[in-house]
Amino acid sequence: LKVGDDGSRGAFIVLEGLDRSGKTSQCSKLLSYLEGLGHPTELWRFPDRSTSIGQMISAYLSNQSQLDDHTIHLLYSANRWEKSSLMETKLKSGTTLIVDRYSYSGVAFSSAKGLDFEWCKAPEIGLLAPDLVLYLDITPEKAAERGGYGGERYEKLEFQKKVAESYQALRDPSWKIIDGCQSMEEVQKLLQEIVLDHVIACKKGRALSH
Ligand code: DGP
Ligand code: NA
Ligand code: NA
Repeated sequence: LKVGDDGSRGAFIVLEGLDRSGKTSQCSKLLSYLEGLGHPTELWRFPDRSTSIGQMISAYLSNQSQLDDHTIHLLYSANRWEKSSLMETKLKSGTTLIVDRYSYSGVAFSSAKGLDFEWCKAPEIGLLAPDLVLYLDITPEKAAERGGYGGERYEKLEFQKKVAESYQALRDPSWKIIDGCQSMEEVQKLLQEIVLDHVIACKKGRALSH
């Protein structure tokens, strides 16, 4: 994938973790941090509930609709695919994307239901690969203690335990694992250091991969 004339581009940074792992707050702090340093940055999240596919996912999550496990899996994946060309355009134009959940959530949550691991990975093949995956590591029990779950379909301790196991199976050595039980400030400090390194490396021109 060719990028800007001088090879410079935005960094594609993904945050993953269980529900209530603190991802969403950390993502918005990262956004203000990078913007404060003058790096063009956007915060994205998946599922992106603003599209029509996203609205189907949202209705499913709030139990307003029932869908077969395979069907909802493919909708989540389609939701990433429908945003992929815009994502590529933004990165090439030099915008860093902080992305709250990506393909790893897709595989972790669906395989936690018992769907075949390889089948779960298949529709994700060919999507843009992130430059960095940050995993906010917190036990399912700790997550459950944090101000309670919002009541959506997957926000139950027993299910989150299975998701944690799936994430464990998915992890590869390139992931940065952050202990999510530290204070918000400590977590943010660690994230800032790692993310800034990647933003600078991408600015200097590292190719994007699929
Ligand atoms: P969030 O908006 O980040 O709270 O995500 C909503 C819920 O959907 C959350 O429990 C995680 C789950 N989720 C996110 N992405 C996927 C996916 O691709 N597949 C499945 N099965 N679940 C997902
Ligand atoms: Na949630
Ligand atoms: Na979240």
